[in-house]
Amino acid sequence: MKEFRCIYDPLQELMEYYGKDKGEKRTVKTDINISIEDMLKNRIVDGDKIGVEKELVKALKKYSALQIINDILLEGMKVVGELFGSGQMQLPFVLQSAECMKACVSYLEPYIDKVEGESSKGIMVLATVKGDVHDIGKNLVDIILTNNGFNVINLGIKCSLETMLESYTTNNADAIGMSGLLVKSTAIMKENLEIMNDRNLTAPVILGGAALNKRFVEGELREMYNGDVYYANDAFDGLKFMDTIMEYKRKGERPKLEVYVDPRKNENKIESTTEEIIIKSDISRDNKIPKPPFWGSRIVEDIPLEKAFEYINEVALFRGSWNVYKDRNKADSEYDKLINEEIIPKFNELKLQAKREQLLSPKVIYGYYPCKSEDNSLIVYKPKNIAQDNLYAEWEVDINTSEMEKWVTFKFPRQRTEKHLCISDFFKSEDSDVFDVVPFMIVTVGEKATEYAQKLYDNNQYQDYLYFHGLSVETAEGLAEYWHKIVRRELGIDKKDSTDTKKLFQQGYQGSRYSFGYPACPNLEDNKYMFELLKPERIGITLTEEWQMVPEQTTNAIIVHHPKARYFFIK
Ligand code: B1M
Repeated sequence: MKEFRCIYDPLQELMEYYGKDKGEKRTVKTDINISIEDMLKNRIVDGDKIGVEKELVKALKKYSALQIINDILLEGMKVVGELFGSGQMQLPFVLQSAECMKACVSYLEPYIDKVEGESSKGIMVLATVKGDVHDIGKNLVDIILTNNGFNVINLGIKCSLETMLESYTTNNADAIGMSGLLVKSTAIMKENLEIMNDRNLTAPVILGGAALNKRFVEGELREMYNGDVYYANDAFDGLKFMDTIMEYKRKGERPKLEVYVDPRKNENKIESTTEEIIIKSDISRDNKIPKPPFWGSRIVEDIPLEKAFEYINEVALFRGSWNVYKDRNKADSEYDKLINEEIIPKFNELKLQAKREQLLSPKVIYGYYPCKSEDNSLIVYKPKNIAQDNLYAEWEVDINTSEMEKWVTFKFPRQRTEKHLCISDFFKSEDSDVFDVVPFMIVTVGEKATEYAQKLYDNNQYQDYLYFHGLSVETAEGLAEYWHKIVRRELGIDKKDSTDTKKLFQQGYQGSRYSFGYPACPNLEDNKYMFELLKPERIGITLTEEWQMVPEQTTNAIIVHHPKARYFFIK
């Protein structure tokens, strides 16, 4: 067993211990023959800020503070960028380097001579666009740009174009960066550029976020916008484009940007001259209807955090949220070593911390409702004339003998191709004598998670911020997976549940869990009907006017028990 020692920075120690030939970390700084310039550069690449002041004092005897930043430290960050770009350095270590850069710059700041002039390489006004609450992608861009010598005015989330333009003018900025993860955000970005066109504004704009792609930004938007617009796939792309923007600004020219043409543009294009015929799937509705343990809704607040942890999808956490990927040019064993010796210990350490400091508190609100389908709609019923207080509780009525009335109707889209599926196809239809059952659930790990992540970000603990934010969102997703299992058990449809938790992430069970906004039910606005059914305000969850849930670490789902229900896409 490995011996644990009490040290100042355990993660750093671990990385040095294991990282000798990983490419991410180097251990040359103890070599007495190394120059002060290389020593500092290595500090940045290694992300090793502890005790760096001594070297900065030494460097200040030879260089001005600004020279140290621009000619030595930023060179180190350039290496970091190259290592990241070539897949040799993972995002958590990039952030550790950025933390070191930040610490060095903070130390040097008082020594910067005002007459030396402007220390920034350029200014970006950065924001998540109107209607979108996603923070982390934008904040990563801020971290990378700031610690590569740019000045970033971070305007936060849900930002209007007016605020961005005002800040752009007031700060005499060089570019506007817009971020957004929602599909709707791509339309907002387009609208923003159209407004800028109408006002004859040609500020360079960088766009980034999961719902965007090169074809849309550097094809459609570049063709339409009178200024220059760039598509950034990740934070380092943002940095690269800022460098380009500044280079051309210095030259007093505009770059010659090509409009991207999608090579597959005309493929599969079927000319339609006749009216579209609506074809429906052939899903059989003669499946058995499971019996729910209760009708109406229930709140569960005493869920052990370990249960949610048990259902965390490690691939989604390590690769998706923490961005730790396998480098194609390296052996599998090297990646496995990184995962086993650094990432999993970090994961375990964080879980303990979250539990000890009560940073994550799982809560669920869920219910079973009588329903029937009608074409693309799913109609949810409630007991006629039920009092409000009784409605938002477990119902004390027998739904088969009581009079029922229509309550909430969901309208789902139908596939135009493939199997012509629609979520409503999995439920008994309107002409059935009996009601079908539809469970809904909303799960959260609470407000404190958001607050703690923000605290880490504000304290410039970039790596911890990435790690904790990732853990918190994937715990919310783990809780949803766990509660879906409970629902299957309560309905008595858990016979097909895989005993391997990992297989549950590939739907190793009967039925499906669909979240509004995801491909089978892309309409985020349906969240409002979910709120009407469950009233999750009772456990502190609210809905923004753009249909996003607060706290951020919250997710919801409609659960379908039909054996044929699998994930599908609406194109
Ligand atoms: Co959800 N989610 N989610 N989710 N989630 C998305 C965003 C979604 C795209 C998934 C999908 O459909 N494939 C989808 C939105 C689609 C839509 O608009 N209709 C979606 C949905 C629908 C939802 C819910 C509504 C589902 C539901 O419950 N009904 C729900 C909403 C939650 C709420 O309202 N509070 C929900 C919930 C959740 C979790 C809580 C489980 C979790 C956390 C959400 C969160 O981050 N706050 C989650 C997650 C993890 C995701 C995905 C899988 C990952 C998001 C993420 O954290 N990425 C996401 C799908 C995806 O992105 N592939 C998805 C990591 C982050 C660092 O990346 O922000 O993209 P990102 O930033 C990157 C780059 O994009 C780029 O650089 C960054 C770093 O390299 N970049 C820029 C970004 N901005 C840039 C600007 C630049 C340059 C580069 O220059 C200006």
